[in-house]
Amino acid sequence: MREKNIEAKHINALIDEEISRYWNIESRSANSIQIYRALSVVIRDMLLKKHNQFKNFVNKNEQKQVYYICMEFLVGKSLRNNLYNLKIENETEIALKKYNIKLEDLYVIEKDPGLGNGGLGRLASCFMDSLATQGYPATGFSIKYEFGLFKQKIIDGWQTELPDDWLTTSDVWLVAKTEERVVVKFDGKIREEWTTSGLVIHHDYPTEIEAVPYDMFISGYDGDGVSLLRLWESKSLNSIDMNLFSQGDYIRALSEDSMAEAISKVLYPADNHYEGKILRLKQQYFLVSASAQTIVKKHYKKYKTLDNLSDKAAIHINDTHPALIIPELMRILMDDYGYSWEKAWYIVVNTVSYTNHTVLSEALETFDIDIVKTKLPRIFMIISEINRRFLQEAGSKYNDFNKAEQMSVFGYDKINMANLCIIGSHTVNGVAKLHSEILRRTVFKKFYEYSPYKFMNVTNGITHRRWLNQSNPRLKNLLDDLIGADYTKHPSKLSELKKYIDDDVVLHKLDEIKYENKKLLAEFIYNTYQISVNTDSIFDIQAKRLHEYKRQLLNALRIISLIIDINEGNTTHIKPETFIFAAKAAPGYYRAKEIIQMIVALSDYINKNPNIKKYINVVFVENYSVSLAEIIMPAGELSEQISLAGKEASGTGNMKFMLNGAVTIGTYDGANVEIINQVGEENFFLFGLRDYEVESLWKTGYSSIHYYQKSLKLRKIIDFLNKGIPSKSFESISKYLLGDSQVGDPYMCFADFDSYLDAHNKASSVYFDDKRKWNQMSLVNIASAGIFSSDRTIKEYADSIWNIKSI
Ligand code: GPK
Repeated sequence: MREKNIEAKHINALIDEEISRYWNIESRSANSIQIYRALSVVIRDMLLKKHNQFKNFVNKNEQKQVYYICMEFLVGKSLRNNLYNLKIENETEIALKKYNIKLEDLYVIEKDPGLGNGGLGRLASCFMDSLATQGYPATGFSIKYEFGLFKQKIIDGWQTELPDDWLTTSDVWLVAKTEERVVVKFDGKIREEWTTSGLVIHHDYPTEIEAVPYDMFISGYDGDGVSLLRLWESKSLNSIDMNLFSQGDYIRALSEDSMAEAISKVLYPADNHYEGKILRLKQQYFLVSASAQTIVKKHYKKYKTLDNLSDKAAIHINDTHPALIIPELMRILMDDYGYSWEKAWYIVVNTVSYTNHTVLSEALETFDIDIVKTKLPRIFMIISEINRRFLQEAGSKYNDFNKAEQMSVFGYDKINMANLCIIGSHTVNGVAKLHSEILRRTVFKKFYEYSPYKFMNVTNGITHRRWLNQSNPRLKNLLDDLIGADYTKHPSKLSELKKYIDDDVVLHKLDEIKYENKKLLAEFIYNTYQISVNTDSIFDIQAKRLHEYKRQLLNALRIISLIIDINEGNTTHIKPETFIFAAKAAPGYYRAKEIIQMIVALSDYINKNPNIKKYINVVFVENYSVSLAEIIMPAGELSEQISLAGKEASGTGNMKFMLNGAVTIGTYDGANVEIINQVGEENFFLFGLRDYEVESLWKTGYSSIHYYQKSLKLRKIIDFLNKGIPSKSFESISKYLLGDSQVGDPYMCFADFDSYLDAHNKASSVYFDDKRKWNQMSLVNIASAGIFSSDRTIKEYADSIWNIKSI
């Protein structure tokens, strides 16, 4: 069903009207930016209307809704996605002929809103799509960061960060709902006052900040569903100090404003790493307080009670970042609506659920008790009481208060946010089978023993509508021809492709499509960096955040090993290979930046050495983003998913690559495990230690020197690093690998090195000696990707965690 039979001429009429209304010109004389804005507003308003209808229906039927609270939503561009999901791309293309412009020209005008760092934020956005498509009523809550994730620019080989001013074009997708603003309060003192109703009243809040909502609508595909993403902007409520103002101190009079407005100024650029900073705490509380107030207010208005909140609202906290919604809901229920502790607690726990996304200790959030106490005194008080009651209950149950104490929310002057989340949620889930198992076995062991019924797994997914249908139109067309377009809404139907496993025509077509997509990426690389890459080489891609545990370094060590072989004239085993990297490093993560620097230096070195370039090439693509990923994924042949086993919670890039026909080279980690289950080990290049081997090796004492001494290849690599290349020394990486003051090679690149090379040799012999077999592997990967659609993921959340029904 196309959107209510909209025809090109309707779209023209709407665009013309918008252009005339806004700029007071004839559409003939509008420029492309004006047309982009006019069209976007037209689509936005269509979605606004559609969302209202959807909402009315939900309200009329008193249906339960989900509220997905997340500090990050990596939405990607909106125009194409919405036109695609409304099924009016063709009509719009026809309409645009009138202005002599193509959709493609408009798509490039839009800036990619980088309101997230990586996997976690992108997952939240894929969920919005799948929720809307399957007709689940959903609202996402996040912050309207004025500056999204920084733009990455490599200057003199080093990552530098530039501000991302996404609002200059993407503001058109936002609808300000100023009348629905709320006030968030910070600082102050608590005075406990026992009135007849036993209320604790908080009297003094010196800092009040306004949260102003901006709504973005995300269309579902082919149906009535539209998800709402509400982004909060912080504004100062303390009106300008007129005294200062009249004394002429304009800047100081306004500085109060900027303190408040700093909250929604910029996204913290760290991935898988927490920052115990005050501003970050303020951002988190700002988000949850504004969202919780809104949810409760709306519910109360409709039902005149909050007793049934958990029947009508599922509040999901995506990682611990929104953990404070637990005490905040308690505060609202008790202080604003007069609930008793027991009743409030029952409602809160039955409403809230929590997903963990990492086991890395440096990513498990803690905040200084003192900071929380001063900034959020009432919230701190509630957290303390939650903890006191929980330890009391657990201590009695165990008849051992010391044992219970191991689950305390407090420790070493810190608040452990994950513990708060587990205690305050009805369900806790990990994001892939192995990850959920590790949570139960290690990180959350004590809690699992205490309340095993709370723990479950929901394996991540991606929306195949963006990551295949829109970004890989050639493959989509082939699939439509072969198996029909049903997979667009029923991704498990992708498996029907399997029947073509021995069809040479189909295998050949897959090969051609991959080649075309490689050419597009090669063109992009040439136009951007003037680096020419060999499109007959295998495209070996690692695209993800730069992190030690993800081991871009392992990949780079193999490149160095190949360079050494080529320089020594030992080339019989070397096949043409193009290594493509795309990765942002957190600005303060020195080691990660150093690894980028090395990859960039290797790329320069190779491009200056024709004898090496004959065989291999390396490209570092700057500024990895959703839009870039949409160009990279379709061109991937070998997908590098090589994290140290046990460290990658799930990974979702692995799913995007396989869906586009890449074969994975990877460790037994995260969702790789489930990919292997789907495709079979024969269609995956598996290598490396298992998670339990990593654990026991770490316990017995990992020594990279041991591997170094045994391996000539590793010794040569270390020599290479020590000598460096003409422009650059890599001594510090060599030290890092061998260890000086710290354990060398903490992510065990050396331990997995040989097995990694073997896996690569296998991959390259299939690719270069038996292309038919390679194409079959590629086909199996595409055909097995259906289960990794976020449609499946969302259905699992809806059925087993949120208990919501689709419309
Ligand atoms: C996990 F803890 C975090 C984080 O801060 N940011 C982030 O993107 C990722 N993640 C995991 O690293 C991935 O394995 C996972 O697929 C993704 O979250 C979504 O669950």
